[in-house]
Amino acid sequence: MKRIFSGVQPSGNLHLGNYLGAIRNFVTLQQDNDCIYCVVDQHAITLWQDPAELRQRTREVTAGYLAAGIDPKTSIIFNQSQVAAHAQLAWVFNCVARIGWLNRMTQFKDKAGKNREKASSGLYVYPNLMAADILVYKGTHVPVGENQKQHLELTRDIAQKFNNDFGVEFFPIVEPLIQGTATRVMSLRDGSKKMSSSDASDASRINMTDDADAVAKKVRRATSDSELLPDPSVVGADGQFAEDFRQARPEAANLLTIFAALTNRDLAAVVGDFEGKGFADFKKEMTEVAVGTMGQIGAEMKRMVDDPAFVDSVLRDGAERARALADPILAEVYDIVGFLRP
Ligand code: AQP
Repeated sequence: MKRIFSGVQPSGNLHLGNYLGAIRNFVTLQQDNDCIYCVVDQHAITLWQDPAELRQRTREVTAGYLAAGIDPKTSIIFNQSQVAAHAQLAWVFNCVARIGWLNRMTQFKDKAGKNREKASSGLYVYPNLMAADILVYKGTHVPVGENQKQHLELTRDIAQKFNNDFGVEFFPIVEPLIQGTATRVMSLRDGSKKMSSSDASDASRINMTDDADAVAKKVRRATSDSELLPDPSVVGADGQFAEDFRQARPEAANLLTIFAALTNRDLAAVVGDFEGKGFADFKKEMTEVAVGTMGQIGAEMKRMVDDPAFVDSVLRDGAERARALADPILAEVYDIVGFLRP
């Protein structure tokens, strides 16, 4: 059985990119695997978070997991800071990972921006904590969106170096699971930018808590172009848009990809249905589909957020089960490293 680990930061609104790129896959993976899903609050504070909002958003992400269909009885759901072993293993990994490796991480460059000197040191070593999150459970497979691929490669490098340095076969070499049609959902305002919770424009994303009116308005106002929709020859053998089409018409590519993902259909078949039509017709159908899926999840999320005692009990129970798995693995790491535990 595979051991699946993944997480989402409680640092902003959960959006359609998080849902299609990650959370929806978490749900399907539950069927045949041993799954651990974390709300990574320690990652979130690598950028400033208001404490009251952090608590609220931690409950919101938990509610998002539950509303999307993660079953807290079969999967483990908890928030990272409740399981100390994550931070403890991260320290060991801070001493395994090389500065040169971290210097290559594009997410640090993007998030630190021009003001790199003022970025927190936590933001810099973020990938080491991410490696610890996964490996403290000896996770084998990690469902993520495409933007996290580089961090997972670093997790593999850390596991390999740890095993080599200490002459052990201790940590597994994790496999990323980048699944589905929409592994990189782009902004509704600018098809060349990733849909992101930190985008200043709320119109750039569909939040999982948006109501039907908000979803409809955002789809209607999504940036499009002046051409008619293409024929299926722009979809490659891999079932994704060819790169030159994506480059030439990023907004059309993004909206059609989202539609295919939301309806669980092949991209080529969806493109065939809309071939030669204008964006107005397409957006009408897209609104119905987006409201149908996201509206339902959003309503369920809101219901759960209004019951914090229930959400907290899920996190408490999950953390207890997570500690029972992580603590013995951390103890073995400490023995391997040579930390005395009298
Ligand atoms: N636009 C996206 N398309 C597909 N997958 C996405 N994910 C995020 N954005 C997209 C995936 O969602 C999971 C949780 O991401 P996260 O919030 O913990 O951190 P992130 O990867 O840095 O993405 P965000 O939410 O957009 O953060 P900000 O706002 O800071 O840029 C991950 O599996 C991620 O790949």
